[in-house]
Amino acid sequence: MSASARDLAALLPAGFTLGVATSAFQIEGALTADGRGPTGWDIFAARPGAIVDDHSPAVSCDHYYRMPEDVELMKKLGIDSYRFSLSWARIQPGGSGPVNPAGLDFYDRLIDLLLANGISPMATLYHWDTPLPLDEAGGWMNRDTAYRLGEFATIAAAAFGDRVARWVTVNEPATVTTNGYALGLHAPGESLMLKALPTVHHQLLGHGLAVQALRAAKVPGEIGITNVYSPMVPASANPLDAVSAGLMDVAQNRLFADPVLLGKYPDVIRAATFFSSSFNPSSEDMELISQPLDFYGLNYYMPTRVASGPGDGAVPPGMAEAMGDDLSGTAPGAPFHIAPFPDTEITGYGWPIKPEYLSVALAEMAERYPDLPPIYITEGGASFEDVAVKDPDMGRLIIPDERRLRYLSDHIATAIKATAPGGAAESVDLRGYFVWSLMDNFEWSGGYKQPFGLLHVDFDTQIRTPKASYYWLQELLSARTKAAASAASADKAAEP
Ligand code: PNW
Repeated sequence: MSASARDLAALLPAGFTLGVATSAFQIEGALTADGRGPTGWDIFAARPGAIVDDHSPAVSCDHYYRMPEDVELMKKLGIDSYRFSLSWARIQPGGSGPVNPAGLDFYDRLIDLLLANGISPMATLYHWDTPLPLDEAGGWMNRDTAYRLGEFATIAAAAFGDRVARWVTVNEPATVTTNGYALGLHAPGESLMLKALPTVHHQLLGHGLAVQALRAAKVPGEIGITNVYSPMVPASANPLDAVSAGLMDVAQNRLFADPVLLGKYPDVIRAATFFSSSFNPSSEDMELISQPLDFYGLNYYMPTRVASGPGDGAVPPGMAEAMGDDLSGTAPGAPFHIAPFPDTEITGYGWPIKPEYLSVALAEMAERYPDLPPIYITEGGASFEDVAVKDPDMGRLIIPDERRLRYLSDHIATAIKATAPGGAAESVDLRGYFVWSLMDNFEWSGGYKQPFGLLHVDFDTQIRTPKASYYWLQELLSARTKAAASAASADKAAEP
């Protein structure tokens, strides 16, 4: 057993959930099978140039047909919980109106198989794959989409509410607003810049209506939302850098977390008359958005280093461009830009690897939100190009993804230490960590070029091959089980 897995197993608090995460559009394929309706992402991904090398999501991991095999791989891994998303267009092909029994059947089978294998289901209602008719009616620019999501939550609650342990209403509304509506990098491919702001309130309202629907259906499972959180780090002591980082913090973090956890939009946004029409909503809306949650989902991948001015174009590829292209890089006159961290290892996306900022993220959450519910880190992981090598002893193929393994190990350890007594975020009730992702998959505009999986997927043969990170997590989980068993038998021996 590796020292890393054994040491980390000893750190895990009792009851801490370890899981893996995926989303429907990224793994299922089968885009026209059994009555699934089209989504905005089906159309966007077919636009020439929208996806790296024009990769197609049509088959992806073929999970729709290989689901039992994938659950078997999760069982062998030994995880506690699986976070997946429901394809709205598979279940309700038009985004409103009739339900498709074949769509319900797929998730029925998935959930039953998970439970039969002792894996607790966490279901995300909305992970970006909006049914096409809703996108054609304006998508999240249209308030009606929020009501449609509430209705979909009612359908999902009736079908799966008896078995789903945890519900995530909306995944990363910040990414949908920024990449989907402001910068045109994700579906529906709109480049509205600041005019995209209504999508913030409408997605959060959709969250609120979904919570209301799940509560009305009296589902026994816990209910939460997932927001991405990236600590904003001023590049220098220059006050303009701090102002720039503060603006990014509002745009990417507070705009989406404050309404849910404080019941109001950030003051700086409400005060600006330019934004006032989007951000002075009714108190009814704000009450829906800030209903009490059973948990709060946090996706953490990296911090963001922010500098004032247009920059010199020397920004890392990927996220920096995605989040700040018009505000960064070569854009002349841009007010600020995303700057690389010096001497810092980066992932395949160019994302800086900074586990210590996960502790900062948790501490900032605790400081900002006094009534913070229990937290699950609903995603964390790293894309790296993997290379298979022949194991000299066994002759089989191995994938030595030591960098991914280290990313996961360092981040999980950091999160646990930060929330332990004496840690920087000790008041945070951290309940678990979900690895993004179970397997390599369709990484949105990154196509198949940004593999995040514990399982390597050969997209020609659909063969799944466990990477070193998969075996490491398996070791961690079995070391934890053994430690618990020997603690239990020691207790027994100590009985009089
Ligand atoms: C998430 N950021 O997107 C999504 O929830 C997943 O579907 C996706 O595959 C995964 O992370 C990896 O990209 C992110 O700005 C978008 O820090 C933006 C950020 C992080 C994650």
